[in-house]
Amino acid sequence: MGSSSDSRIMHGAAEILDSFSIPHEDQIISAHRTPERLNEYAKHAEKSKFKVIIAGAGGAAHLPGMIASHTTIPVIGVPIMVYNDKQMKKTDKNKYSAFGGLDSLLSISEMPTGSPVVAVGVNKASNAGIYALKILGNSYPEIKTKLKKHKFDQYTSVLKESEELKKLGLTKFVKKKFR
Ligand code: C2R
Repeated sequence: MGSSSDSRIMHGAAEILDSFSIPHEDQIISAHRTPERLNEYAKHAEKSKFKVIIAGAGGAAHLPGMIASHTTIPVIGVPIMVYNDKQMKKTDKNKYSAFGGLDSLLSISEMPTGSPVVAVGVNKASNAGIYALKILGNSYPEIKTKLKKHKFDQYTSVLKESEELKKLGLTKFVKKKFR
């Protein structure tokens, strides 16, 4: 991630990887603030035979593209809504960057032809984790099996909620869910 301020969002990727017992190395690297370190880290990633890199950054998010430019490892970018974690008071609730994450999303996705980086939705670090697992699943059948179970669990949890909604009716359901 580009800054420690991204850690609360990027934690979502770590959580899903942990739940699949996938080892991951978590680092703060900035193309803007630590350009030499970015270069070194890309070499370290190649040497360590990383299978996927998840790179989260906000604002002028050059980190995912720049790390991709130094390696052949697939890079999944997580656009981060800057200042998302800098809400000191309740009244700061809407203190987001001027562009609400669109700045970061476009910086990540609009890479030049020949240098692709994929992007998940703004702040969707857990989706980056799941996508990384899908890439790994092509080489590791046990991960594919776990992903199938993960999908099935999602399916059953939607069915369960739908049944409850049917039983309670919408008004009671909403009161219970959002109380
Ligand atoms: P601070 O909270 O440290 O001021 O950072 C970070 O990812 C963070 O979301 C604000 C935002 O700046 C982003 N940042 C980048 C890069 N380095 C830091 N986009 C980069 O190299 O792309």
